[in-house]
Amino acid sequence: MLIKKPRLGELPASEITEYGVYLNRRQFLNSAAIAATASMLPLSFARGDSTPEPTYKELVKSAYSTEESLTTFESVTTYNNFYEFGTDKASPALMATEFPDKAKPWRVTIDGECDKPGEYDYDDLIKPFSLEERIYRLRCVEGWSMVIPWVGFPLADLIKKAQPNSRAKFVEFTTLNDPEQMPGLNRNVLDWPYVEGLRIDEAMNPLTLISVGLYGNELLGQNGAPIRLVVPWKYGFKSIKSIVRIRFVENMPRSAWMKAGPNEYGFYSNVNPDVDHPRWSQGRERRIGEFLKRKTEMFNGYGEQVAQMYTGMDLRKYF
Ligand SMILES: Nc1nc2c(c(=O)[nH]1)N[C@H]1C(S)=C(S)[C@@H](COP(=O)(O)O)O[C@H]1N2
Ligand SMILES: [Mo]
Repeated sequence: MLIKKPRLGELPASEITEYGVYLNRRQFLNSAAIAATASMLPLSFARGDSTPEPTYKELVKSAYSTEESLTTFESVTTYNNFYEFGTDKASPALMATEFPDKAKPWRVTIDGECDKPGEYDYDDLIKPFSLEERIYRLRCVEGWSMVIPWVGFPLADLIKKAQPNSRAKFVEFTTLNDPEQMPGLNRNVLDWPYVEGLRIDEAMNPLTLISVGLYGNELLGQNGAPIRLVVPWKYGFKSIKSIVRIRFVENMPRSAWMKAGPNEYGFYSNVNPDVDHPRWSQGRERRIGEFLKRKTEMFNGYGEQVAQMYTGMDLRKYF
């Protein structure tokens, strides 16, 4: 993500440079972190490699998956946007190693315009749902993309349980707001907490996933542990991490990014190569791990499943 004020020093016109800068910075931070806290680092980081053995057993392979080759576990877990842990790509992996605090139970509130509101411990919340593996493309508004094997279940299943009423036109999602666990909250780069929203039909679309893992394992802190959203036809910032509240509302929620830059980040934020960001093109993307850029596809390639939700809408106006 990029916002105008304050400058964050990330220029999309030089994404390759940016990735190079990231690698250097990560190397620097990593050696600093290893020197400081070697014993606390997960083994995979200390070794600097490779995909862990899956701990989730019997995952159903979802037919909604893309066949494209996966972004490496290493990249998925070290090149992140999670401003609660810092605004550069390397920080979340290094700052969220102890997140979330296992001593504090993770509670999720489901409320607003629904007949079955509730407050759940994370384990109770996910218990009723069978987990599947879904391989989705994630396209960041900054111009890079990844292919990630998520573990999760359709948000629609959870919504059906909550039984939204006829006033529920939108769903609002909120991230944890705990400065003790999230050092980035002490800087006012965004109007915290991080908030996102979907129209109720978007939330019910079978592609919209509640994720509790990736690469066959529980989510790591940097990827939004323990529970996050994944909306593959929208820019990455809609896929809100570390959710503590899901609220059914009548009016369109104002997301943290809409507040930060209303001319740059709209509510819908569907991946659209024809509608540029005011400060850069959205026509191409660089898949992390590849050198040459590729063409960005309308709705990130998921048009068949989602385009009908937007018929008759001017997607320049509703960006
Ligand atoms: N709470 C919260 N959720 C967030 C973000 C964030 O800064 N805070 N960044 C978003 C952005 S811009 C992207 S591209 C994706 C990145 O997800 P990943 O790091 O798991 O690939 O998370 C999204 N969810
Ligand atoms: Mo993003």
